[in-house]
Amino acid sequence: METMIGARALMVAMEKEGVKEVFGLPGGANLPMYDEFARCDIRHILVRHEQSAAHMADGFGRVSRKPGVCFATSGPGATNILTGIATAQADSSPMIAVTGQVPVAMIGRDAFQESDIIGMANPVVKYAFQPRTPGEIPEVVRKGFYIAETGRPGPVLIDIPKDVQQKEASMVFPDEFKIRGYHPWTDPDIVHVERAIEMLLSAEKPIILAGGGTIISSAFAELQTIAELLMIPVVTTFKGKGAFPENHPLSLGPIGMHGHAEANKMMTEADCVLAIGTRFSDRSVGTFEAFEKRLKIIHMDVDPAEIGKNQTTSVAVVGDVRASLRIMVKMLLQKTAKRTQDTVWIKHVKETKAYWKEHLKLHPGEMGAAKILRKLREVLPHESIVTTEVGQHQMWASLFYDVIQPGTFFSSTGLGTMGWGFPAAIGAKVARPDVPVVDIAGDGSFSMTENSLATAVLEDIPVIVFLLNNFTLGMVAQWQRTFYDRRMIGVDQGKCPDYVKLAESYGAQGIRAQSMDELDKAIKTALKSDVATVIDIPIDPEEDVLPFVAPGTSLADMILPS
Ligand SMILES: Cc1ncc(C[n+]2csc(CCOP(=O)(O)OP(=O)(O)O)c2C)c(N)n1
Repeated sequence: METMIGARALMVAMEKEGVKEVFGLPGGANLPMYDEFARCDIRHILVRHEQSAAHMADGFGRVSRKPGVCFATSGPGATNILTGIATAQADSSPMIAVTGQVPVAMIGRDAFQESDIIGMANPVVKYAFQPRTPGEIPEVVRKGFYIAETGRPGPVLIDIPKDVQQKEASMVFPDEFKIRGYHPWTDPDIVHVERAIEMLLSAEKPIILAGGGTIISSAFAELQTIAELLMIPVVTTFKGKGAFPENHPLSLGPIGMHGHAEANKMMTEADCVLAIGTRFSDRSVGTFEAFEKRLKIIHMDVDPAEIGKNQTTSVAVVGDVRASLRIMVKMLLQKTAKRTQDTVWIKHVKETKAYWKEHLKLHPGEMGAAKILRKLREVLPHESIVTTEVGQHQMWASLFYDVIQPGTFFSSTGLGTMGWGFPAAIGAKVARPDVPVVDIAGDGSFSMTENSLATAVLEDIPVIVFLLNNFTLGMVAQWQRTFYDRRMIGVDQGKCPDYVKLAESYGAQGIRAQSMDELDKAIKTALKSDVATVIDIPIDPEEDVLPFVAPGTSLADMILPS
């Protein structure tokens, strides 16, 4: 047993969890913790806004599958990270947010920079702790990390009053602990897996729908084996994009509001779906009723609360989806249940895919979105990690940037947070400094967290911002063109700022690319650079993202380019 102050115990406990980097910004209520950075081996990465600290931790967590850690002071510091916490929660990303709080005796008395962050965060965290004595800190940290990364991952808040950080106590750092009522792992029920196999084998038009859970549990190899053994085409949700190589003959890409035409078409024709690690979001399946009416649904998920929440299922397999798929692979190999030849269904799927590859109308200009994103794909190494912001560029990435190496594409798909992609890319690069990391951005989204350029430059984190600059809040403009009779209100961003100069003013590299040749060179220059680079790519503000499934309609009602 060792005596130390609460703030020191926090650092020791985090070191025991393997934390090497945290993202944050100091203030009065977390200064005792900040002082401890001088005495430990944890690197503190300074942000310019706490929202970005949370997104960086989120990006780090999605890539490393270990909780990313962000720090903020009390009051406004704490409320600033809430958007980042809610974003992580919506996408099941493991995160630890550590906030300072006013001293225990001041809580509830409107003290300076006091906010009830526990009350505010409760609906958007997996769990929240507020240790009231320093001796609680080691166990709180141990439990916090365990909760954040086990089962369905998510953000955990640890809010520490200032006096609790400052006071001394004898500390016990536990290896073992119990959390009443929290049972994150369920062994998949073999009988249910068997039933799922029977259903898939007897279906005439089966399809696999891989969701984000497939990526979270790294079930890539198992998914591919099952698809190939049974010759089943694979669609993904948007969050599941990259669960399956998108250059595989059985891949149809993402379904949904901005899904691939061929994926949506095949989904509407299928008779049985093996849905893996998905919550059946409205963006993926359109109207819930239309979806479940036609289909037998086999649902695999680690979170029992997801079963039957949005869709009625025929068979449910609860447990880590990789474990469930492993059992399925084993059973299939034992049964030697294998399809070697293209079925009528597979032939139809391949023809439909070929048709859409040929007939989907694309922007005729040289700098159309499809061409730009295909150029990025062509030049970027397959292991590169891509994040996106939110808007048209995000959906063009969904449509035209093929993910070849599973688990290398991340986006704010649940909350849809503009400003997420750039800081998340910084967090991703901290987790994987060995691979190129690119944020596919729109000008509106990038404007929200562009000050993270300071972090990228000062902390030597060379990420690439691939900015599709239409000088407008493009996705909103598209909705105004489509649903509001072209009344364009509050979307024109003007020509400012000049993003090349902006990047340069931060000490980053700025390159403008106005032709395919310039773009090719710009990407190659950025890949070689050891400073962050913004590639500003001016594009047509009137280009729409199509196909499109309007909200409240079904996948069958997809709007196609005319
Ligand atoms: C924080 C936040 N505010 C507002 C929105 C609503 N919204 C969705 S897309 C969009 C426009 C995005 O513009 P931009 O980043 O320039 O991308 P583009 O659509 O032009 O590619 C807006 C305002 C949002 N998703 N997030």
